[in-house]
Amino acid sequence: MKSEILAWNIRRDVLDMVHKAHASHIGSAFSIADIVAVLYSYFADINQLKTGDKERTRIILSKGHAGAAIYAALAEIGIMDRSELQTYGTDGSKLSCHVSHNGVKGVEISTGSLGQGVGMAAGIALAGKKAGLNYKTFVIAGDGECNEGSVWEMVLFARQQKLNRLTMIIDRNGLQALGKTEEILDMLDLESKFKSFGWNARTVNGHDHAALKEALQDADEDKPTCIIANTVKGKGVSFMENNNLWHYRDPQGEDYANAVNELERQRP
Ligand SMILES: Cc1ncc(C[n+]2csc(CCOP(=O)(O)OP(=O)(O)O)c2C)c(N)n1
Repeated sequence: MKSEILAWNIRRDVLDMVHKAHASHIGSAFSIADIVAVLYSYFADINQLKTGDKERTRIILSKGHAGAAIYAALAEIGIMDRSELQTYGTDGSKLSCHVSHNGVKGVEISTGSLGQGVGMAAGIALAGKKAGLNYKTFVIAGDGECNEGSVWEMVLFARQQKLNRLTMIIDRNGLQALGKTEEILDMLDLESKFKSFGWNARTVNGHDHAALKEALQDADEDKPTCIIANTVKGKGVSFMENNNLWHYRDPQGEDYANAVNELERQRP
Protein backbone atom coordinates (compact mmCIF):
# COMPACT_ATOMS: atom_id res chain seq x y z
CA MET A 1 0.00 0.00 0.00
CA LYS A 2 1.33 3.49 -0.82
CA SER A 3 2.44 5.14 2.39
CA GLU A 4 0.22 8.20 1.81
CA ILE A 5 -2.83 5.94 1.66
CA LEU A 6 -1.73 4.03 4.73
CA ALA A 7 -1.25 7.29 6.66
CA TRP A 8 -4.73 8.47 5.74
CA ASN A 9 -6.22 5.10 6.69
CA ILE A 10 -4.41 5.24 10.04
CA ARG A 11 -5.86 8.69 10.81
CA ARG A 12 -9.34 7.64 9.71
CA ASP A 13 -9.22 4.46 11.85
CA VAL A 14 -7.77 6.28 14.86
CA LEU A 15 -10.51 8.89 14.73
CA ASP A 16 -13.21 6.21 14.95
CA MET A 17 -11.35 4.17 17.58
CA VAL A 18 -10.78 7.11 19.90
CA HIS A 19 -14.31 8.41 19.35
CA LYS A 20 -15.89 5.04 20.13
CA ALA A 21 -13.73 4.36 23.20
CA HIS A 22 -13.94 7.94 24.54
CA ALA A 23 -10.16 7.68 24.70
CA SER A 24 -7.43 10.32 24.72
CA HIS A 25 -4.21 10.97 22.73
CA ILE A 26 -5.69 11.52 19.27
CA GLY A 27 -3.32 14.45 18.68
CA SER A 28 -0.34 12.26 19.62
CA ALA A 29 -1.41 9.52 17.19
CA PHE A 30 -2.10 11.93 14.32
CA SER A 31 1.36 13.45 14.89
CA ILE A 32 3.10 10.14 14.06
CA ALA A 33 0.73 8.74 11.42
CA ASP A 34 3.08 9.59 8.55
CA ILE A 35 6.15 8.22 10.34
CA VAL A 36 4.33 4.97 11.16
CA ALA A 37 3.03 4.67 7.59
CA VAL A 38 6.48 5.13 6.06
CA LEU A 39 8.01 2.57 8.44
CA TYR A 40 5.42 -0.12 7.72
CA SER A 41 5.27 0.63 3.98
CA TYR A 42 8.98 0.66 3.18
CA PHE A 43 10.98 -0.77 6.07
CA ALA A 44 9.08 -3.85 7.24
CA ASP A 45 8.45 -7.14 5.47
CA ILE A 46 4.81 -7.88 6.24
CA ASN A 47 5.24 -11.64 5.88
CA GLN A 48 8.11 -11.61 8.36
CA LEU A 49 5.96 -9.63 10.80
CA LYS A 50 3.13 -12.14 10.35
CA THR A 51 5.30 -15.16 11.01
CA GLY A 52 7.35 -13.50 13.73
CA ASP A 53 10.51 -14.27 11.74
CA LYS A 54 13.63 -13.61 13.79
CA GLU A 55 14.91 -11.29 11.03
CA ARG A 56 11.76 -9.13 11.05
CA THR A 57 12.17 -5.38 11.37
CA ARG A 58 11.46 -4.27 14.92
CA ILE A 59 9.18 -1.22 15.14
CA ILE A 60 8.77 0.05 18.68
CA LEU A 61 6.57 2.87 19.89
CA SER A 62 8.23 4.33 22.95
CA LYS A 63 5.57 7.06 23.25
CA GLY A 64 3.14 4.24 23.92
CA HIS A 65 0.16 6.51 24.56
CA ALA A 66 -0.16 6.87 20.76
CA GLY A 67 -0.74 3.12 20.40
CA ALA A 68 -3.92 3.58 18.36
CA ALA A 69 -1.74 4.52 15.37
CA ILE A 70 0.18 1.23 15.61
CA TYR A 71 -2.94 -0.94 15.96
CA ALA A 72 -4.50 0.84 12.98
CA ALA A 73 -1.36 0.28 10.88
CA LEU A 74 -1.26 -3.42 11.82
CA ALA A 75 -4.90 -3.82 10.81
CA GLU A 76 -4.43 -1.92 7.54
CA ILE A 77 -1.46 -4.08 6.47
CA GLY A 78 -3.35 -7.27 7.31
CA ILE A 79 -1.62 -8.43 10.49
CA MET A 80 -4.65 -7.82 12.68
CA ASP A 81 -8.30 -8.30 11.79
CA ARG A 82 -9.84 -4.86 11.17
CA SER A 83 -12.85 -5.80 13.30
CA GLU A 84 -10.53 -5.92 16.34
CA LEU A 85 -10.04 -2.16 16.08
CA GLN A 86 -13.64 -1.79 17.23
CA THR A 87 -12.63 -3.14 20.65
CA TYR A 88 -9.87 -0.56 21.19
CA GLY A 89 -9.86 0.80 24.72
CA THR A 90 -12.87 -1.21 25.89
CA ASP A 91 -13.01 -3.50 28.94
CA GLY A 92 -11.41 -6.87 28.24
CA SER A 93 -9.88 -5.83 24.91
CA LYS A 94 -6.31 -6.77 24.02
CA LEU A 95 -5.97 -3.32 22.47
CA SER A 96 -5.23 -1.20 25.51
CA CYS A 97 -4.78 2.50 24.85
CA HIS A 98 -1.11 2.41 25.80
CA VAL A 99 0.25 -0.03 23.27
CA SER A 100 0.38 -3.67 24.40
CA HIS A 101 2.10 -6.72 22.91
CA ASN A 102 0.07 -9.08 25.08
CA GLY A 103 -1.71 -11.27 22.53
CA VAL A 104 -1.30 -8.64 19.82
CA LYS A 105 0.73 -9.90 16.85
CA GLY A 106 3.06 -7.28 15.41
CA VAL A 107 3.58 -5.29 18.61
CA GLU A 108 7.07 -6.00 19.94
CA ILE A 109 6.77 -4.62 23.46
CA SER A 110 4.24 -2.88 25.69
CA THR A 111 5.09 0.72 26.47
CA GLY A 112 3.52 3.74 28.10
CA SER A 113 5.89 4.66 30.87
CA LEU A 114 7.83 7.26 28.94
CA GLY A 115 11.59 6.81 28.66
CA GLN A 116 11.47 3.02 28.83
CA GLY A 117 10.71 1.92 25.27
CA VAL A 118 13.89 3.50 23.93
CA GLY A 119 16.01 1.47 26.38
CA MET A 120 14.18 -1.72 25.44
CA ALA A 121 14.75 -0.91 21.77
CA ALA A 122 18.49 -0.57 22.39
CA GLY A 123 18.44 -3.94 24.16
CA ILE A 124 16.61 -5.51 21.22
CA ALA A 125 19.13 -3.99 18.79
CA LEU A 126 22.04 -5.27 20.90
CA ALA A 127 20.51 -8.77 21.09
CA GLY A 128 20.27 -8.85 17.28
CA LYS A 129 23.85 -7.74 16.92
CA LYS A 130 25.13 -10.35 19.35
CA ALA A 131 23.15 -13.08 17.59
CA GLY A 132 24.57 -12.05 14.20
CA LEU A 133 21.12 -11.12 12.89
CA ASN A 134 20.60 -8.31 10.41
CA TYR A 135 17.29 -6.84 11.46
CA LYS A 136 16.86 -3.11 11.98
CA THR A 137 15.23 -1.63 15.06
CA PHE A 138 13.22 1.59 14.76
CA VAL A 139 11.96 3.33 17.87
CA ILE A 140 9.59 6.31 17.91
CA ALA A 141 9.88 8.66 20.88
CA GLY A 142 8.26 11.98 21.76
CA ASP A 143 10.11 15.25 22.26
CA GLY A 144 8.50 15.55 25.69
CA GLU A 145 9.63 12.01 26.36
CA CYS A 146 13.20 13.19 25.80
CA ASN A 147 12.85 15.06 29.11
CA GLU A 148 13.30 11.64 30.75
CA GLY A 149 16.85 10.97 31.98
CA SER A 150 16.62 7.32 30.93
CA VAL A 151 16.51 8.42 27.28
CA TRP A 152 19.98 9.92 27.61
CA GLU A 153 21.34 6.85 29.37
CA MET A 154 20.19 4.85 26.33
CA VAL A 155 21.78 7.39 23.98
CA LEU A 156 25.17 6.88 25.65
CA PHE A 157 24.74 3.11 25.75
CA ALA A 158 23.73 2.76 22.08
CA ARG A 159 26.82 4.67 20.95
CA GLN A 160 29.09 2.64 23.23
CA GLN A 161 27.66 -0.59 21.81
CA LYS A 162 27.89 0.75 18.21
CA LEU A 163 24.24 -0.06 17.58
CA ASN A 164 24.37 0.92 13.91
CA ARG A 165 21.11 -0.91 13.15
CA LEU A 166 19.17 1.16 15.68
CA THR A 167 17.27 4.23 14.49
CA MET A 168 15.44 6.51 16.87
CA ILE A 169 12.81 8.82 15.42
CA ILE A 170 11.85 11.78 17.57
CA ASP A 171 8.34 13.09 16.96
CA ARG A 172 9.27 16.73 17.47
CA ASN A 173 5.86 18.38 17.65
CA GLY A 174 6.91 20.82 20.37
CA LEU A 175 4.09 19.84 22.70
CA GLN A 176 3.67 17.40 25.57
CA ALA A 177 0.74 16.55 27.84
CA LEU A 178 0.36 19.88 29.60
CA GLY A 179 2.12 22.42 27.42
CA LYS A 180 5.00 23.33 25.18
CA THR A 181 8.20 21.32 25.56
CA GLU A 182 10.29 24.50 25.25
CA GLU A 183 8.45 26.03 28.24
CA ILE A 184 8.45 22.88 30.40
CA LEU A 185 11.96 21.52 29.82
CA ASP A 186 13.48 22.80 26.61
CA MET A 187 15.37 20.19 24.55
CA LEU A 188 17.03 23.00 22.53
CA ASP A 189 18.96 21.68 19.52
CA LEU A 190 18.33 17.94 19.47
CA GLU A 191 20.32 17.31 16.30
CA SER A 192 23.53 18.74 17.72
CA LYS A 193 22.90 17.02 21.05
CA PHE A 194 22.71 13.64 19.32
CA LYS A 195 25.79 14.39 17.23
CA SER A 196 27.73 15.32 20.33
CA PHE A 197 26.68 12.00 21.89
CA GLY A 198 28.30 10.29 18.89
CA TRP A 199 25.18 9.52 16.85
CA ASN A 200 24.41 10.12 13.23
CA ALA A 201 21.59 12.71 13.32
CA ARG A 202 19.48 14.71 10.92
CA THR A 203 16.26 16.69 10.91
CA VAL A 204 13.39 16.20 8.43
CA ASN A 205 9.78 17.19 7.91
CA GLY A 206 7.94 14.37 9.67
CA HIS A 207 4.94 14.62 7.35
CA ASP A 208 6.97 14.44 4.10
CA HIS A 209 6.98 10.78 3.13
CA ALA A 210 9.78 11.04 0.57
CA ALA A 211 12.02 12.91 3.02
CA LEU A 212 11.29 10.44 5.81
CA LYS A 213 11.96 7.48 3.54
CA GLU A 214 15.27 8.89 2.41
CA ALA A 215 16.39 9.79 5.93
CA LEU A 216 15.43 6.40 7.35
CA GLN A 217 17.54 4.62 4.73
CA ASP A 218 20.54 6.62 5.72
CA ALA A 219 22.34 4.32 8.16
CA ASP A 220 25.86 4.77 9.41
CA GLU A 221 28.51 2.06 9.50
CA ASP A 222 29.17 2.12 13.21
CA LYS A 223 26.81 4.63 14.82
CA PRO A 224 23.15 4.61 15.79
CA THR A 225 20.98 7.12 13.92
CA CYS A 226 18.52 9.69 15.19
CA ILE A 227 15.97 11.30 12.88
CA ILE A 228 14.40 14.40 14.35
CA ALA A 229 11.03 14.55 12.61
CA ASN A 230 9.42 17.98 12.77
CA THR A 231 5.71 17.32 13.12
CA VAL A 232 2.42 18.98 14.00
CA LYS A 233 0.50 17.44 16.87
CA GLY A 234 -3.02 16.65 15.65
CA LYS A 235 -1.91 16.75 11.97
CA GLY A 236 -4.79 16.12 9.58
CA VAL A 237 -7.68 17.85 11.34
CA SER A 238 -7.33 21.64 11.33
CA PHE A 239 -8.91 22.33 14.73
CA MET A 240 -6.72 19.68 16.38
CA GLU A 241 -3.47 20.86 14.84
CA ASN A 242 -1.13 22.39 17.42
CA ASN A 243 -4.04 22.49 19.85
CA ASN A 244 -3.01 20.58 22.93
CA LEU A 245 -6.59 20.18 24.14
CA TRP A 246 -6.51 17.15 21.87
CA HIS A 247 -3.87 15.44 23.97
CA TYR A 248 -6.68 14.31 26.27
CA ARG A 249 -9.99 15.34 24.67
CA ASP A 250 -11.96 12.76 22.71
CA PRO A 251 -13.90 13.81 19.62
CA GLN A 252 -17.67 13.61 20.11
CA GLY A 253 -20.73 15.28 18.58
CA GLU A 254 -19.97 18.11 16.20
CA ASP A 255 -16.23 17.75 16.71
CA TYR A 256 -16.37 14.15 15.57
CA ALA A 257 -18.57 14.98 12.56
CA ASN A 258 -16.31 17.86 11.53
CA ALA A 259 -13.19 15.71 11.89
CA VAL A 260 -14.76 12.98 9.73
CA ASN A 261 -15.65 15.58 7.08
CA GLU A 262 -12.17 17.06 7.06
CA LEU A 263 -10.48 13.71 6.72
CA GLU A 264 -12.92 12.53 4.06
CA ARG A 265 -12.11 15.64 2.00
CA GLN A 266 -8.42 14.61 2.11
CA ARG A 267 -9.07 10.98 1.09
CA PRO A 268 -6.18 10.07 -1.27
C1 LIG B 1 7.06 8.23 32.98
C2 LIG B 1 5.80 8.91 32.50
N1 LIG B 1 5.48 10.12 33.01
C3 LIG B 1 4.34 10.74 32.63
C4 LIG B 1 3.50 10.14 31.71
C5 LIG B 1 2.20 10.83 31.32
N2 LIG B 1 2.25 11.30 29.95
C6 LIG B 1 1.59 10.66 28.95
S1 LIG B 1 1.80 11.36 27.45
C7 LIG B 1 2.76 12.58 28.11
C8 LIG B 1 3.37 13.65 27.22
C9 LIG B 1 4.52 13.16 26.45
O1 LIG B 1 4.95 14.15 25.56
P1 LIG B 1 5.56 13.73 24.17
O2 LIG B 1 6.55 12.64 24.39
O3 LIG B 1 6.06 14.95 23.51
O4 LIG B 1 4.32 13.10 23.41
P2 LIG B 1 3.23 13.83 22.48
O5 LIG B 1 3.09 15.25 22.95
O6 LIG B 1 3.78 13.77 21.10
O7 LIG B 1 2.02 13.02 22.65
C10 LIG B 1 2.92 12.42 29.48
C11 LIG B 1 3.69 13.31 30.35
C12 LIG B 1 3.86 8.86 31.22
N3 LIG B 1 3.13 8.20 30.32
N4 LIG B 1 5.03 8.28 31.61
